[in-house]
Amino acid sequence: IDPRNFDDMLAIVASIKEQVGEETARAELGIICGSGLGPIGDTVQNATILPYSKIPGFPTTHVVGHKGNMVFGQLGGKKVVCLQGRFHPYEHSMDLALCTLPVRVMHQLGVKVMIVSNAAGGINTVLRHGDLMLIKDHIFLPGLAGFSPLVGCNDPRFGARFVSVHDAYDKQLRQLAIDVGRRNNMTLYEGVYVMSGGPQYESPAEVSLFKTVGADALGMSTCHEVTVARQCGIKVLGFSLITNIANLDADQSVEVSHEEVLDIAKQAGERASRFVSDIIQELTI
Ligand code: 6GU
Repeated sequence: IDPRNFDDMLAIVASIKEQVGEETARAELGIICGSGLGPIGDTVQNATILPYSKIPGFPTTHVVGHKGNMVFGQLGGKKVVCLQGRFHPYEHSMDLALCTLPVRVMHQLGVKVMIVSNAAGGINTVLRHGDLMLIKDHIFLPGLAGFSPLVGCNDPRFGARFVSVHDAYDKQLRQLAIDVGRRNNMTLYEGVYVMSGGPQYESPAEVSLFKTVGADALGMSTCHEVTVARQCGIKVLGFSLITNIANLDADQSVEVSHEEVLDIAKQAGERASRFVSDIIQELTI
C-alpha cells in the first residue's frame, strides 16, 4: 500500500467499512487523541473499536503512552471517529504522507470537523505545566524544510496542489472553545504552536529561536495532520496541553523526561477531555 496513492487510500476505507459496517464507519467529527485527550476515546458511546493492526497500510504505534485504535461511536450526539494514537513523523522516517493517512481516511468517512490535541513544552512565560493552550496558528518547521505530506506528485482527488493554511484553526470553533472555557471558569490561553521534527528535545538555543519567531508552545506533531485536513476541507480545532516548560537557559540544567510529559498529560487529560466533551455538545456541524 502506497500512502500517496489515492486508490490505495480508498481500498483502506473500503476495508474499514467492511470490518465495522458502512453505517458504523460513517462519522462527522474526527478526534485525534494526542497526549491529553486519551481519555476521550474511552468515553465514546456504543463504541466499535478497530485496532490499527487490522487496517491495511496503517503503521502500528510504538510510543509508550499511545494506543493504536480507531474508535467509532457517538459523543455529544455526534457521530465520531477517534484516533487513539497518532503517527509521529520521527517514528516513520519522516514519511508525512504515511503519518497523515488517517486524516484522509477520516475525510472519506464523512468527517467535516477535526479536533486535535498534543502534549507540548511551554515557551511563552505565562504558560505553566498542566495549562491548556488553544492553537490559533502554527509554525510547521519540517514542512518549511520540505517535509510536508503534500510534496510529491499530487492526485487532484486529494485536493488542491497549493493549500492555504490561513485560518487553518477555524475562528468559529476557537470562539466556541473560548466561550465554553469561560463558562467553566477555565484558564484558556491562545497561541502559536511550533512543530519540530524531534524526537530529541530542543536545545536552549533552539527554544530561544522559536521564542524569537513568535511561538508559544512546542511539540512534535499536529501540523502535518492539520495541513492535510485543510487540503481536504476539514475544519480544525486544536489545542496543546502544556506538560513542561521548555528551557531557554543553557546554564540551567533541566531534564525533560517522557515520563514527566506522560504524568502531566494523564493528570490534566481528564480535565481536557471533559472540556472537549463540552465543546462537542455545542458543536453544530
Ligand atoms: Cl520541550 N519539545 C518538544 N518538541 N515536544 C515536547 C516538549 C518539548 N514537551 C512536550 N512535548
